[in-house]
Amino acid sequence: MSCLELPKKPAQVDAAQVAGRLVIVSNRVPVPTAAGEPAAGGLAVAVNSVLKENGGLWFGWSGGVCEDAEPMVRTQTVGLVQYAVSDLSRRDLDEYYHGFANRTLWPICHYRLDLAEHSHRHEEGYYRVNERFARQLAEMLRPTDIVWVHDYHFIPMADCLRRLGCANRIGFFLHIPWPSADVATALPNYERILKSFAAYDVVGFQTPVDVANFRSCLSGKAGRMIGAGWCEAYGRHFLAAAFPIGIETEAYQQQAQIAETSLLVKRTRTSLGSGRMVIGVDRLDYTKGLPQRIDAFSAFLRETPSALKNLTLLQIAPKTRSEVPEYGRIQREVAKKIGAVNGKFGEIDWTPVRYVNKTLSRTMLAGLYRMACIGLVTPLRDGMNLVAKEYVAAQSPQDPGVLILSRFAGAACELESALIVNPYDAEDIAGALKRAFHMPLAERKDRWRAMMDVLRLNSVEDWSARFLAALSGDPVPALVPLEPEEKAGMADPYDSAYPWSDAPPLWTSYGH
Ligand code: ADQ
Repeated sequence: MSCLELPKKPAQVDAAQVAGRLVIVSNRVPVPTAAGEPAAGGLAVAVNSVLKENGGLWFGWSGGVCEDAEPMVRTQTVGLVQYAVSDLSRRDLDEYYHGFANRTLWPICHYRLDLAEHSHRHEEGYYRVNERFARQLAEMLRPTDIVWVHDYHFIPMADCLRRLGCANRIGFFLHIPWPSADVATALPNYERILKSFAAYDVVGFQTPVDVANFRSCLSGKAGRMIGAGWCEAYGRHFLAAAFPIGIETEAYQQQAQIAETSLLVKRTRTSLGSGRMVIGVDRLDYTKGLPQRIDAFSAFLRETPSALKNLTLLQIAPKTRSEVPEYGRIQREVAKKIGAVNGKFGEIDWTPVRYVNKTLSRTMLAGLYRMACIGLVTPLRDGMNLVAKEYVAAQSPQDPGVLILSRFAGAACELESALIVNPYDAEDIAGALKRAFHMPLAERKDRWRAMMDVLRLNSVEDWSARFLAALSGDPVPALVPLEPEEKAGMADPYDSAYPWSDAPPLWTSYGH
């Protein structure tokens, strides 16, 4: 899959620096505990890295549930960061979080219309919770604050804030895919959601594919593209562009090197004897392609006798959203398939698939990635997939492993030197496993170096710096109507999907 050229890092973007106070809004806010263990998830790590630079306010759900219909905001300051969180009532949890966010938006954005639920009660709950959070946030906002809202839980947040009179710069980043227009229209009250995006100043997506999908949604409705990433819709102008999220590349590499000598990693290596290991790390979610992956490993073992007793799959898959019935089903299906493979190919002294539902520390995970000769990342659909990037960063430069990556992970747009596979096709994945199992060192090194170059150019610090540079930019320019031939020139969906790859900032070309 070749989606784009490697974007250049603009010279003027060195660190995420913003003029006003930075206010982050996300569904879960991991307030530091007394133990001080940092949050593990991709979004949390990324936001922490932004706030480390700037300080600021982080606002959202505490993760707790209470009986109150209007839970109070609690604040706590740690270092430069003020955390402001409130609980959800049981009704909010049911309608907003387990309901509309995770049973409607999540499946539809991941192209699983078969699993999507359409409940008007859940939809109303979603907008009600957004309005309540917006009221609470509006009371804390200062006029010069820059607000950065994250992910699908809070798409209507800017619209709610605007109706409360907030004129701040507000940006939004979607961590999950945005689907093609025909799939997106399956969203209940689709246009209400689409319209919510127009209240932002900058709308960021993971890949140019998501941007193209979003733009085609707008073009078919109340909007048009005015070039250089700018959209005009529902009476507002805003920037819609791709800002692929990264990881803390250098720090992760060092962490993996240190973890190599940890007790758990050493014990795992000893337990494999002379054998090698493939690793898969995913939340246990139906989007991650786990049943297909187990089928593929089974097909690979069937066709590669030399791998028997020599290659073990370690699948780490912490359970998630267990309250949603579809997650219970996928958990049972994966366990059953792994049992079948182990029964079929296992020996008294060898278990083909080791299966762990635990959450590990980031350091342990980095050490396990490093000792695995293959990273197997085969989601059916994924906004980015940070595991793919972490696996690459964790490798030893002298003896790097091979990344097998789904063409439907956002990361495939950047990590073109991985072995790219169709995650629905077990034979295709099995073929890639065979190729990776036998791949010579020189080819492994070449592929790894190419991927590391990408990760170094687009770390999580670069990601946030680029987004905040766009968000802190000049106010929205006056509308300059385009001539018909200019409009025709915008048919290419990837046109300016990365506006930050050009310098100077694109909006200066519009004159205002
Ligand atoms: P996720 O769907 O959670 O993220 P991913 O991008 O792979 O998927 O991030 C998972 C993170 O959790 C990684 O940093 C990984 O190391 C960590 N993790 C997973 N299993 C773990 C375990 N057992 N123990 C400890 N840590 C574990 C959403 C979107 C993605 C997008 C990210 C960031 O669905 O597409 O890449 O947000 O934008």
